Amino acid sequence: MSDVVSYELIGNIGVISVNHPPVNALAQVVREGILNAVTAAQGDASEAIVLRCEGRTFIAGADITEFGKPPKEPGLAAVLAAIENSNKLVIAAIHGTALGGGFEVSLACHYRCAIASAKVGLPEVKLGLLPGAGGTQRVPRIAGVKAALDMIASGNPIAADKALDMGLIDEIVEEADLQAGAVQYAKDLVESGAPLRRIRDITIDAATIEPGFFDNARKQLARRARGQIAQDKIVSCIEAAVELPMDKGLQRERELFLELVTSPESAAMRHIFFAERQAAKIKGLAKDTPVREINKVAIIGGGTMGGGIAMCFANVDIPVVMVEINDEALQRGLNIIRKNYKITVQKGKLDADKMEDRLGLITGTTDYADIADVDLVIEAIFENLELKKEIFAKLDSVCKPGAILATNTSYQDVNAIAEATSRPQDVLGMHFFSPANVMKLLEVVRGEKTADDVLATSMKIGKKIGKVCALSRVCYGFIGNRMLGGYGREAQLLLMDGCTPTQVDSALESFGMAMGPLAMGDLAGLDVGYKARQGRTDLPDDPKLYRMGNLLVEMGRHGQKTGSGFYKYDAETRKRISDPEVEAMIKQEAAKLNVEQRDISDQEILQRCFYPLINEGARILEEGIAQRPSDIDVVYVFGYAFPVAKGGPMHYADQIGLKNVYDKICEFRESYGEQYWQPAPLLKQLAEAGKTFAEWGSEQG
Ligand code: T1G
Repeated sequence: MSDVVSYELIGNIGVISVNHPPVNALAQVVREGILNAVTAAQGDASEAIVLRCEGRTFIAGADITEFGKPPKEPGLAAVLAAIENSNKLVIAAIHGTALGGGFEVSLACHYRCAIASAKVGLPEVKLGLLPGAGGTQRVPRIAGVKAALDMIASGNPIAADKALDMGLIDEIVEEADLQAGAVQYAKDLVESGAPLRRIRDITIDAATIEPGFFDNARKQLARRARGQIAQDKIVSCIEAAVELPMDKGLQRERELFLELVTSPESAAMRHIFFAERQAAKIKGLAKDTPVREINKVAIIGGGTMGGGIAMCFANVDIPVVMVEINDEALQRGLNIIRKNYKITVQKGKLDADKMEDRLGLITGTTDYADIADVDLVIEAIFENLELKKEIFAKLDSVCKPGAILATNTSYQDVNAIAEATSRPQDVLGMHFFSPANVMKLLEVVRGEKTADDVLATSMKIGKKIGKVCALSRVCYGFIGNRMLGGYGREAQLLLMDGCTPTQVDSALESFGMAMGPLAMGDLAGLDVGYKARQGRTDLPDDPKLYRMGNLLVEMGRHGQKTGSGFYKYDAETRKRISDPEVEAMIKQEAAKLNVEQRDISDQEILQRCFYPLINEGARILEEGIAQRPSDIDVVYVFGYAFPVAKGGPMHYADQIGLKNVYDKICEFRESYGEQYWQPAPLLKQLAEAGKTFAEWGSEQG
């Protein structure tokens, strides 16, 4: 055996142990080791075999880093066949998360046991794939077609107790020592004469499938995962499990898996998988940088953001003190939180008693002295720099030494805020996205003087509260909002050139954006952008610029909150409705400015909205605001609902080809002026060198 896969006899039970940190992924050495061990066990004195893993988890899947490379023998199918055709029982002993190919290995075993805290799952769909090692054929046979479809199409893990109920596992091992429990379970199976039970021998009675089940499933899944292609193929695989014998079904599954693994959608989703984990790593920071204990948190400001942030910490059992200026504001803030939790309970996503537990962790005060002992403060008041500086000066005088002082500002100067304290090394930005208790992205904003351990602590606590963290240096709008400027600008300029709001938004939603920019403006409130523009002196003097947005606000049409903006909104359903009055206004305004309106293709809409995003992203990279191009992709996928199947704006640009992006921007510069279209030097450099952002990122180390 190897040091990755070992085999030993414990009494009459052979034990195969996999030890391939960090998650025992099914790399070639693991596949080979398991195959050799199972083969060796066929002829020895063992009466049954236990397959277990060292470390934090049972096998967590195929080795995703191997995808896209030439396959190496033995393939996973050969390993599963050896297990399934073993002349003696093979029992999987599961802890941690048996996912993807790992769970599929356990399904090829004759029996499965697990500790109570274990989970099983088939998350391949989150990588744009489907289970490619029999999961789509075995799960329907033991758990039924509907449960299998729910499990595989969602990709969500299933806890051991539920997996037991579903028949996905056979035994929950009580012993703290899983190996001992699994060995005992194996002995019990041998003594009881348990058969070599193979899931492939189960057939599904097609008569039990309700008519139209698969077609309905396809329709529902198509609506849910815009731009993704795996879901439809998953349905086809499960259909095959009903209609075809096992080996034909496996063949069908393999065909469809290969179509997916070579698709740009899966490449994009695998890119985001690794980008998300890479973004949490800070270049130049030692892996063992100490972190500060965060056992109690204070939130300054009980508005929508403050309430959502407070919930993030209460949700992971960290006590929170909310600070407001008076009791009325404080009660309002605490009520926002209670209301939000109640909605979650009503949706069935939280038990009522768990809600009370979490609410019990959130207290309020109007006295700063009450937060002297907290380990982290997050200021979440409205965007007024002077007021923020006053608050940080007060925090500096009240909070204990070593407390981290963070601001949730979405664009203010974090360095200026830090300078309002005597401890700039403890100050940084933690920019949450609304609603803070839902949106995954957390921009960690590094001030010039922010200490390394403060950064490391913020990344760690960000992951603990379930956020995907990306590091930004200080600039106006950090990464996400800074890039958004050109996107929103062009969406409105396209109206003056001949588009309707519906055409702009539909083009972007067909691409995969959750909501088009104009509908998003209506949702956020057109007055927000309007107010932010009033103070700016850097905007080009162009009467077309934000003309419709300004006009609508001045008419009192602020968006959904006033019942109309670019669209009208159904008072009951809040469904958006194209508004002929707005469309007529657009034409009138264009005529006033002698702008000749024309038919504009969806492709031009996508280019004019996304290329400024990409171009600004290139500037952000060359200025060192973002660490990597993939960090920018993480920001847009997790903070702005950029479709994960496109991999984020920088990955998407690489797929288009940077020369094509650069040439189009130069064309737009000729057509629409260089005040809007000035190619970033890095984009020009890479386009001329025939390079991608990804290659540039790798060269940066
Ligand atoms: N392959 C390669 N590396 C992996 C990996 C995998 N499957 N899973 C994790 N890693 C790396 C990860 O990049 C990180 O590396 C480190 O492990 C810790 O991960 C045939 C085709 C298991 C729940 O989709 O969900 O099987 O940054 O930070 O938060 O049908 O990792 O340290 O260098 O996420 O404790 C299906 C993916 C694959 C599971 C642990 N399996 N992994 O979470 O740690 S496709 C998955 C996870 C497949 C079959 C198909 C999580 C985790 P680094 P981490 P964590």
